[in-house]
Amino acid sequence: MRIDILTLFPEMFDGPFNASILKRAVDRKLVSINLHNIRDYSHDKHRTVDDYPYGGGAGMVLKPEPIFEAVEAIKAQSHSEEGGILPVILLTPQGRLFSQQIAVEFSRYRQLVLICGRYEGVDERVVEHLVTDEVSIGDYVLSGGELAAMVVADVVVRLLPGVLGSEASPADDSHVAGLLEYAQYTRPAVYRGWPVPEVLLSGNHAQIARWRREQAILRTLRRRPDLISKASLSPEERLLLAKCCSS
Ligand code: 9D3
Repeated sequence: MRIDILTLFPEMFDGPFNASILKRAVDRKLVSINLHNIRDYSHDKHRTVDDYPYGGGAGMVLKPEPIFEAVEAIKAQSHSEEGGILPVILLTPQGRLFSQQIAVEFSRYRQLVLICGRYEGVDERVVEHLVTDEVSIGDYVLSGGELAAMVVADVVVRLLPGVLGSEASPADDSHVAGLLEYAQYTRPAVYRGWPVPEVLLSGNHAQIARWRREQAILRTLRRRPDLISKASLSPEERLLLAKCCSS
């Protein structure tokens, strides 16, 4: 996959993209991540990328020309003969809420273009005539779309074939689909007088699997009851929940 990112702050991406799983995926050529400074597509000597909002109001708005021209340059570079639609995703607080499901959808494309907003926003003509999808990563205020683009890139790249290697596969993620994970322990068996649950030391793998499943369900019920209705639970587990929670 090829990911092109338009930003006014390309240096923000140095850290996350040069460490861990993302770096290994880039090194192994499973993904290429191309950063484009929107300022490079301005025309004037002051390298202007923003301007005052028509109608007045606080702050500045990103001008349309540099963004259109940056995306057009990217389109010209890529194999346009493939003819498939190129997703152009604007990271914005107004977007649809990003999720694992949206990441799976994005992971099926050969190429993604991510546009990071800044200031008060982006000229609406970019949204209407260039952007194919608007995405937010949650209900809190970031200073710009960069961290959101990093989140989207990280989640999508993990899903690409070969990226996770021998570690837990994305298939494992869906195995426990919709449940929080059970509590994990490692040595020592007793730390500051706090013991590891006895069942985990028993060596009884069937019993351990049952305990973990129960822990995952109980934890989800307490912390994220909103997830339970969509979780993949067996009829037996649903029945158990119906009895103990009368829901
Ligand atoms: C004063 C302007 N804000 C009113 C609350 C609007 C605003 C515009 C741009 C607020 C934040 C930002 C910068 N944030 C993003 O570009 C952004 C974002 C976010 O803030 N939260 C969650 N997801 C995203 S994706 C892009």
